[in-house]
Amino acid sequence: MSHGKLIPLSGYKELSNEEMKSRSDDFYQLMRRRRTVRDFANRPVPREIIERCLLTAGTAPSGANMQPWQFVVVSSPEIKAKIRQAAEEVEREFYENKAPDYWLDALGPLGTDESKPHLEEAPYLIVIFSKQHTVTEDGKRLHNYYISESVGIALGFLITAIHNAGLASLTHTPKPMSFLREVLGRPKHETPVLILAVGYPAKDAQVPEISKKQLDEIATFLD
Ligand code: IYR
Repeated sequence: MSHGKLIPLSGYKELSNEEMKSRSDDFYQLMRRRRTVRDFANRPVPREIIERCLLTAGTAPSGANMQPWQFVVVSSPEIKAKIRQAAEEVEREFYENKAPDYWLDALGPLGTDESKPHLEEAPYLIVIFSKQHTVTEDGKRLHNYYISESVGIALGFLITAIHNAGLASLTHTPKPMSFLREVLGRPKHETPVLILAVGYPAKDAQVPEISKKQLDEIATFLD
């Protein structure tokens, strides 16, 4: 077994307790304002902001650092229309026939249905694919590890970066999603995971009246 070269940790600076407290609280205050938005303004967003957010997503840790993700950024109105049409088709089948009552009941507070205008209104759709293996430049296949965990973490970074940049996003998971591979011309070893619609919220955007759990409901401390 060969070991890679190890280098000193650079870029880490220890902070005082005070500073850690205020930074962790500032960040919480920023993040608790994030809402999933379904009504987007049809205004363009500078591409370099999306690029920065994707670079941030790319800093995520991943199994054996294989970075098993591919982000397809769609701003073309024609491709967005194709995605909307195909997504609404599978969603109609989901809402009308496939979804069990308990699932529809759980979605009640969110007010979602098969109509997906945001897929055309949002200036960007970022489609996240996971890679079942990595193909090297010389055509070799490398195994990827902890693919769904790695892609989930990168997605979390992406949603956070987009919110931090002052934009809104919507995680959208049409079921089944395999049409995305064809519409976007991706290879068979890439699996679509999620569509993230990104843009400014519409002026009259509405969101469901829901809340997040308290700390003692989501965390257990064993001292
Ligand atoms: N994919 C459908 C249904 C849906 C499912 C869950 I779980 C949600 O949190 C929201 C929606 C849709 O996007 O409408």
